[in-house]
Amino acid sequence: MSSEQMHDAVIVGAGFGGMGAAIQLRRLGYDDLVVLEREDDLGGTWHVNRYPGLAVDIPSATYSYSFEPNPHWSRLFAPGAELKRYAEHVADKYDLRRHMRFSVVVTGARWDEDGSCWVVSLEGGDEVRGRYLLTATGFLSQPRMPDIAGIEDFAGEVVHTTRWRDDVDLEGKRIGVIGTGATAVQLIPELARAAGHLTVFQRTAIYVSPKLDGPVPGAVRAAFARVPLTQRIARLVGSSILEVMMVAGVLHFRDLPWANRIGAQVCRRHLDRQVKDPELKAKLTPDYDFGCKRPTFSNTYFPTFTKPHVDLETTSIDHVDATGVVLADGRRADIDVLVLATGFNLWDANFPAIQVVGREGRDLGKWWRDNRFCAYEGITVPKFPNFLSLNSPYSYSGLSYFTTIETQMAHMDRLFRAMRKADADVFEVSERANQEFLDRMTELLGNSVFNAGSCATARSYYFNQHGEATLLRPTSTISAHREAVRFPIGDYRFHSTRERVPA
Ligand code: NA7
Repeated sequence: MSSEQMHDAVIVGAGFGGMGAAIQLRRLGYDDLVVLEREDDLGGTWHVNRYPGLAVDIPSATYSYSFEPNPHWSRLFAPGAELKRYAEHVADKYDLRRHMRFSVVVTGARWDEDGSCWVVSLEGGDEVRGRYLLTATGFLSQPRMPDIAGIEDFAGEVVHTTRWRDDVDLEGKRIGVIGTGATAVQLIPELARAAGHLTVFQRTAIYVSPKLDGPVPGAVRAAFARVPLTQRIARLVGSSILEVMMVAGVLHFRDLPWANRIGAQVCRRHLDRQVKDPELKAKLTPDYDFGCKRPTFSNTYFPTFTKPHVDLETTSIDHVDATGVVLADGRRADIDVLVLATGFNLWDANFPAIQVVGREGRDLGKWWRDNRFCAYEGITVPKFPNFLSLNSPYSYSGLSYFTTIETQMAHMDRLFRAMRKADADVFEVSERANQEFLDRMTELLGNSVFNAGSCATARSYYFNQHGEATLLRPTSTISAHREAVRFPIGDYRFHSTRERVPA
């Protein structure tokens, strides 16, 4: 790739977010797109994650593009490999592969004021230019390596869940797992099946609710394929349940505390039914309010801890040595394979995932950290013309990522059409609009479990380093979508690369 190339748009990331953005840009008539992806294939999370037990944690009919339903999901919660195949299907159907370049690591991007374009730097020194820059680098894409002393001294295998290796022999081995987030909840029952002994190191307990999962009968799949309306109804039901959980149970915590309590009780009863030992039950019971961190679904997680060869260790880890994990009280667990289910670093390594420098040298990561994390409508930032930051503070709306993707596609549609109507090709959101949006989100957060509930011990990735829950948009998805199709055009300034035009 030479530095001479100038594209309509450069998209960073070939996951579902990047593909949705590419589909939208194509609909708007931009065809010279380049999608840069650091991995060797498309699919984002669903390409990277391959650990045993991987499945979607949202009902599949809801976790897909509404305009591209998949009638072939084998289960209500489809396994990860099906999501990867769905991503490939979308890429083929919408002819996106020709835009994609794999194993290309983007190191940064800066706005070139004279050329009114983005200059995107690649590892190795090459540059790519685009009129528009879209970062679709994911929320959960920068793995967190735990800051535990001595991991590098461990003589056995160490595997992070995002770098799963099928060649690591688990059969009959002494396995240690650090972490009890949603990933661990899926993985632990699978590891217990293979392990000779399994020790789970838990720092914070997680809310787990029953999983209404099962195979989708052939007749239902056939109905979905023949009469797409039936699947749209299934999607609506799934989305509505998630929406009620989110809006009533989490966002309106102050007004509707009983809704939150129902969520917590469903999980507690599930634990009561599955675990009888009071000591074990106490260890598995969260000490923070429901919704402070992402709850998950499983029918096999709690029972795993009742098996004789599985230990749940809640004493904190002091360090790791060559043969195992040493706890703060001096006890040790000897292990052969150490699995790091330690999640992702959102607030240091992400937001943004690459260095982005806009007008007047404004560095996005530094600006967010020196001020407050915010993107207007979760997508644009003042002093960053022609830039759509798809994984931004306040962008995640609802519980299915596809809701966010499609809301952002709607925002793009309105924005680009308004810009072109103004005979312009450059857009920039105003500082005023950004500040007003931030003020509004801050006020709404006051009603949510994040501010009004008890979240101090949750250690939730929803919170940034300043203790603000700036990841999720504290509105309903319906309101987010309504704003995406109706936001005041005056919140943006437009100009043409030929001459300035009034907004
Ligand atoms: P999460 O939800 O961030 O979970 C990571 C887990 O790892 C969590 O239990 C952490 O405990 C634990 N962790 C991280 N660092 C340490 C150290 N140093 N010591 C002990 N324990 C540690 O990531 P997941 O991958 O499980 O899930 C991510 C999302 O994927 C999920 O929300 C779904 O949307 C899909 P902590 O809670 O910080 O005490």
